[in-house]
Amino acid sequence: SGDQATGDDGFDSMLPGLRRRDFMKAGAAVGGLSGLAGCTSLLSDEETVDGTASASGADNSVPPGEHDEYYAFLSGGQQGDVRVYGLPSMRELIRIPVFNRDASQGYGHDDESRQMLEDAGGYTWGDTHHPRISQTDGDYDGRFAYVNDKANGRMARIDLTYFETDAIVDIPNQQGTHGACAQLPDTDLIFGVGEFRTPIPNDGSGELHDPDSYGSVLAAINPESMNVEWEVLIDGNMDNGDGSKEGRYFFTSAYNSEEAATESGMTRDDRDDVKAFDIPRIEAAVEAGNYETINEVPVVDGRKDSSLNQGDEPIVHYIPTPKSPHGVSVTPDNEYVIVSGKLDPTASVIDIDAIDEVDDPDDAIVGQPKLGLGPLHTAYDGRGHAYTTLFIDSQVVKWDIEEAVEAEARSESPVIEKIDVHYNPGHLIASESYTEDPAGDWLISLNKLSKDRFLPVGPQHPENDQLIYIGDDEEGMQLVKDSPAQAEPHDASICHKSKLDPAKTYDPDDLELSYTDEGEETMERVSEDRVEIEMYSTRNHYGFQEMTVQEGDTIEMQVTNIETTNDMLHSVAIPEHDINMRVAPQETRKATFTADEPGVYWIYCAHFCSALHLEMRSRLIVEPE
Ligand code: CUK
Ligand code: CUA
Repeated sequence: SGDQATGDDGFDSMLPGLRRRDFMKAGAAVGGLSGLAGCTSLLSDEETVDGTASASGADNSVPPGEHDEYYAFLSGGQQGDVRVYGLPSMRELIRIPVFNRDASQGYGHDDESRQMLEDAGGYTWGDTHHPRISQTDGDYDGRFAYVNDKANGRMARIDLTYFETDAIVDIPNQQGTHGACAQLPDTDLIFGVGEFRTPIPNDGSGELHDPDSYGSVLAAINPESMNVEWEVLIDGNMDNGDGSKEGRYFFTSAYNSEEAATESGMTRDDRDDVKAFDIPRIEAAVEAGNYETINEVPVVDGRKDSSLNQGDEPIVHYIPTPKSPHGVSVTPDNEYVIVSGKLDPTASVIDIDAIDEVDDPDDAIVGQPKLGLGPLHTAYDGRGHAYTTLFIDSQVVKWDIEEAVEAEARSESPVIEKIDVHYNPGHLIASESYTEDPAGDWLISLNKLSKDRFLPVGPQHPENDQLIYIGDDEEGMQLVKDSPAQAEPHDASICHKSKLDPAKTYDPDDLELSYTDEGEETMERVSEDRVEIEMYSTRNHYGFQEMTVQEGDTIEMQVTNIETTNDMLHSVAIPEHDINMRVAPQETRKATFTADEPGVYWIYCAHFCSALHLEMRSRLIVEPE
C-alpha cells in the first residue's frame, strides 16, 4: 500500500527499486544517509498488490496491519494441537485443537467434537509431531492438514477451509504413531508410521514378555474416509517417514532394528535401516488377497523372510544405514532420500531409482557426507542444498547434495557452512520444503532447549523456534529471530498464503445441523425427560431470554450464530455444566447435557462481541422435581 512511502518525501524516488537491505548497504556507503536506516516508515519494503509486505532479504519485519507471506503449521507436541504461525514474522495466529480440548473454539464442548474425540478413544490428550498439508500435482492444495498422535496411535485431519479438526482415526494394531506423511503427488494415502513394537493384536492373547515376538506396522489411511486401508508388518521398528514424490515408495527410518526393549539393546548394532515400501506392489498383494485380517484391517507381511520379500519384486526393501537413523526426507527433485542417524555424524544419500535395481542394498547409498554430531532432520531450499540439524552440536549445517554424491564417503567437503542455534535442534523446516518446488527463503530451526534465551519462567522453559534466512547463498545463513514456543513443537509445514482459501463465515450447507434464524427458535419437550431447544444468537441476545426445564431433564441445545460478519463470534457458556459452545458466524452447534441440579444458571456469551457483550445472557431455570 502506498500510504507508507508516498513520493512526497522524496526518498523512494531517490532510491528507485531498492529494497531495504540494499538501502542499508547503500546507506552505509554514503555515510550521510546511514542515520536514516532506522526510519522504517520511510523505508518500507516493497509490497505486493494485495497489501502484503514482502520481507526483503533477512528482514522478517511485517509492519502493523500487514500480512505475512506464509502460513507455518507447527505441531504442538504434548498439547495435542497444531499451531499456525505467520511467516516470516513468527507471530502465532491460532492454535487448532486436535487431540486436546479447547474452550475458546468450543472444541470438545459440543456434541459433534465430543463424539469425535470419544470415538477416537476418549483420551484427553495427544502428542502431535508431524503436520503435513495435502498436495495436488506435487504442490500444496490448501485443503487439509494431517497430523499424528504418537501417544495413542491416531491420525487426525484438519479442514483448512475452517481451520478445524474434522476427523480422527484410531489406528488398529498401532500404538505409537510417529511419522506421518501423505503419498504424493496427489495425497492418495496418508501413512501412519508405527514406532512402538507390541504384540499384534495387543489384547493380551499372545506372548507379552518377549519383545522378539512383538511387531510394528505401517498404516495406509484413505485421506477422504480416514479408514485404514491396509497395513504392513515389518521387522525392527520405525520412526519417521517420508514419501517419494511420484507415489512409488514410502520411506521410514528405524532406530531399533535390534527389536530390543531396553536402551542398551536398541543401540547395540552399528547399523539400523531405512525401509522402502513399494506401494504399488503392496497394493497388488492386498488385491490378490495376500494378507491376514487383524482387527478388521488387512495386514500384509513385509518382514524380511516373508514370501512377498523373496525374489525380484520385494514389497519392502531394507537398506542398512548407520546407527539409529531418525530424519528421513526426499529431495524436491525426487532423486534421493536423505537419512541421518543421530548416533553417527553422517547423512546417507540414497538413490531412489537404484533401490529396486541393485543386488546389494548398500549400493543404493550414493553419498555419505560427514556433517557433525547428532544429525537429525533435513530440509531443502530447491537450489541443490540440504540443511540438516545437528542435535549435539546445536547447529544447522548447510551442504551440497550433488557434492555429497561426488565426494568420498565420510568426507566433510560437501559442507558449505554451519550456523549456531540455541539450543539442540530437532526438526527444521524450510518454506515449502516438502513440495517439488521449495521457496528457499526462510527456515525454522525447532530447538528443544531455550536455556537462557528468554525470561526465566520456572523450571520448564519454552522451546525456541529460531528463524533463519537462507535466501542469500553469498551472505550465508542469517539468524533473524528467537521465538518462544510452549512445549513442544516437533515438525512443521510451511505453505504460501496464496495456496490457502480460508472461509470468512461458515457455509450452513457444509453443516449437518439445521440453521435457526431469528423468529424460528423453538423449545419443545420431546419426551418425558427430554427437551430440545433450537435458537439463534446475535449481538446481543439469544433466541431465548430464559429457558425453564425440570430437574433431571436431558437438554439438547442447538444454537446458530446468525451473524454474517467475519470474526463475530458468540458462545453459549453454561456455568457448572462444563460447556462453552462457540458459534462462529453462520455456524450451528449443538450440546446435549443433563440438568441435574435445580437452580438458576446464567448462560452467557464468553466471546467478547460488542459493548453489550456482558448483557448477552439468558437464564437456564431448572425447577426441582
Ligand atoms: S520428531 Cu517426533 S521425536 Cu525428530 Cu519427527 Cu521429535
Ligand atoms: Cu456475543 Cu459476547
